Amino acid sequence: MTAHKRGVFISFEGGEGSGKTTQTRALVRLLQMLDFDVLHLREPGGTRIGESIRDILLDTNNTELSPRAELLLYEAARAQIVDQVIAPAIAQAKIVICDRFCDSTYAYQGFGRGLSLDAIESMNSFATNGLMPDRTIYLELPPQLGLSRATRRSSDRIENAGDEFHARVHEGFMDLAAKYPDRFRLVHTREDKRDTFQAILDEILDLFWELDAKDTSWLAYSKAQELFAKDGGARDAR
Ligand code: ATM
Repeated sequence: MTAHKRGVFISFEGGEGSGKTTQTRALVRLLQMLDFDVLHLREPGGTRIGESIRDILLDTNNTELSPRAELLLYEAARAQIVDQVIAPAIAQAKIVICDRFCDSTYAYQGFGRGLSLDAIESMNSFATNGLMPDRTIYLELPPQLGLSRATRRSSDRIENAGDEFHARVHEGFMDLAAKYPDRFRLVHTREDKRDTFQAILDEILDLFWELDAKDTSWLAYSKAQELFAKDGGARDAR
């Protein structure tokens, strides 16, 4: 693959059951098959320090964690992963795929917890040193596919925050879609995960054109079929 001057940074957002993990893994696999140098990261986490912070944030015993402390911990983990991993990777022309980034803070701590959106935006920009994803894919789960949140086993402190909290978080993501239509793209989770994958590819294709990749025919549905072949039926686990 031709050397690029700068890498590509794509973040994924989406709630429980949206298929975020399945889809990001498939994308990473596809990019690796094509010899791209790709890093798959998650937030909070992705560094030793960030993973320790993640443990604090998601620990169901930490019921007394204050919303401002929660916000600062997310931002601390973010500053660490940006300085230690993301910024150097982008400078080395790598492709970075990150499960969640600044938009989660805007939606969860801003809309969910009710903290100042202005404060969050300036803290996000401080933590990232201005490094934002080139594209963000928000996987939107239609209600008929989501089943009820109550039927799913909640496993961490944020997931346990309740339906009203998560409804506000969703509103936050919709606000971002309206505010940053160029970067922040909504993809509806389809019944067949290969269709969802194709819809994601359609939203990121231009980033690879800009990279000068000679052949983008790889962003084709037939490849998506192969990628999911191993995972069994197309209707499970979106
Ligand atoms: P994952 O489950 O996607 O790894 O994310 C961990 C939780 O952290 C997730 N919980 N839920 N649902 C969203 C939450 N989160 C925030 O509240 N703020 C943030 O800034 C980030 C990055 C994640």
